[in-house]
Amino acid sequence: MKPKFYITTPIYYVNGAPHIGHAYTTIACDVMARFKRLDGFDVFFLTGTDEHGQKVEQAAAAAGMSPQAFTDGTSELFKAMTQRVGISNDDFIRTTEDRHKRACAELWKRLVDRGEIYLGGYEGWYAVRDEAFYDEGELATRPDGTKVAPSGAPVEWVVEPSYFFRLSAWQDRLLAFYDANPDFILPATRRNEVTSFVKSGLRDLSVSRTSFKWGIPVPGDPDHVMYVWLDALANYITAAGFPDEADPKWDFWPADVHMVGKDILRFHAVYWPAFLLAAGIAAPRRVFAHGWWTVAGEKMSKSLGNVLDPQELADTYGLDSLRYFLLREVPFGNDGTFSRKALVSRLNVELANDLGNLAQRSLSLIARNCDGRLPDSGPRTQDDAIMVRLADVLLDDVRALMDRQAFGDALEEIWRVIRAANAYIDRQAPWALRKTDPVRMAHVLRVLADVIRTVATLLQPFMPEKCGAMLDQLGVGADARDFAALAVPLADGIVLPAPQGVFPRFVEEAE
Ligand code: ME8
Repeated sequence: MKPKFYITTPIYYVNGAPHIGHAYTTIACDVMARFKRLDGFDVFFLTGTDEHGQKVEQAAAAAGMSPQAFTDGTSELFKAMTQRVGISNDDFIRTTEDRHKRACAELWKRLVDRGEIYLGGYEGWYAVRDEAFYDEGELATRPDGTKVAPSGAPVEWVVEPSYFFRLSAWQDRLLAFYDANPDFILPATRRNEVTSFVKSGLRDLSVSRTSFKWGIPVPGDPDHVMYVWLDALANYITAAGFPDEADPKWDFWPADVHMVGKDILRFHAVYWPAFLLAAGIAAPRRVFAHGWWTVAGEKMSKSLGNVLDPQELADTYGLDSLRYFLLREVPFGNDGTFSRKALVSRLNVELANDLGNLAQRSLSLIARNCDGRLPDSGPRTQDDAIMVRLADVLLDDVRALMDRQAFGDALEEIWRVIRAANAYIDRQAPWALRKTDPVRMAHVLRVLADVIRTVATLLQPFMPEKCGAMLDQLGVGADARDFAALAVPLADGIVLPAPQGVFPRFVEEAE
């Protein structure tokens, strides 16, 4: 049986249309999911939308719609974005679905049965934009006297009856859990942030609201709706079949990676494992918090008019180029500034020149000088052996980096081999060997074909369409593109289709 791998994106709020920030997380998860599938895993990849809570209720009211009609519409926009950026998700969850309401009610009951939830009253600050409670000490005061959350979100003073989760009782057990699972929070800097937050002391968490209705009712007390974060986090177990532990999907739990932005790390790395452990359910294996994209150093916002639309970017630069750029430009985990100039430069230098030209040069030499057939591998010179070896060890290197979600480093490893292959072709100059030693020329071209095959195979998760086209041109069958297939040499003499450039240069249109 294949080993299992479960990966999730955050479920996105449906208060507005998706932008490049949402596409970023989803693409990163897609790359990871595709990588694992090609590496022999049985993958379950989940994304979806977070549809309850005050923020969505307010957005619906502002649009003059019922929350349900509003979320039905906006959720579709997220589904469409998911398709547009080539996502291979296995499920798309909406928190307004019945399966989710059932799972939340069951989770709640388990927490109550175990004495982890009690009724009290909340009096304190709340930021609707973040759907989060804040302590006085966390707030900043603006010059006009109003208070804001660390995220800049406005806060309001809330007084209402509320159920509480005994988070304070979990402080030591959470710290022990982080200790026992050193890779639970990645990158490591984020882990330190979370542990200091927990060490600074945890208060019981308000987990229900009575001042609005748009949420999942608390079992046995329908005046309350569940706090939207408890509802939202539970999506990850709903989709795995909870509470039906006989469901085969439940074998995917605990999730291997919850991929999130750094803005929502606290919810995933503190509240979520506490809820689960308190309910007697296994905690996820990892939460990876990536960084934040800004545009020219500014936060994306409707009012600044700088919101980047993934659809437009994919239409302009090509979907695979966009996917590549997002994971290449910034080490995964760091913040980045989005720039079209940087995207075009990577497209032209790394994709068109380094990789595209290497493939096009090698394949057109084969087409013209080897009857369009894949040459045999011949006796290897030392230079050949070094080149072949670099490609042969690449999978292991890349796998180790991907297992830590180090996408940029994995791409850099692959590019080291691509650059080495470009240096190799220049040194060996097969175009000159054509006249002096055609047998040797054929052997050199075979080394290159094998290297390109390895590189294209490993790059499939990042650029599925372009790498598929490259593998077509190398005569690699659709059923021989997983990583295990790399161990089987391509058959000598197979007829290759006529080569075609896969990565055209991007030429800026004159203004
Ligand atoms: O927080 N740069 O939903 P959300 C990078 N519903 N990533 C960005 C980004 C940016 N500028 N903007 C958004 C929620 N993201 C909750 C989640 S999960 C149980 C509930 C990405 O619609 C990033 O992944 O506000 C961030 O964490 C997420 O979108 C926030 O999406």
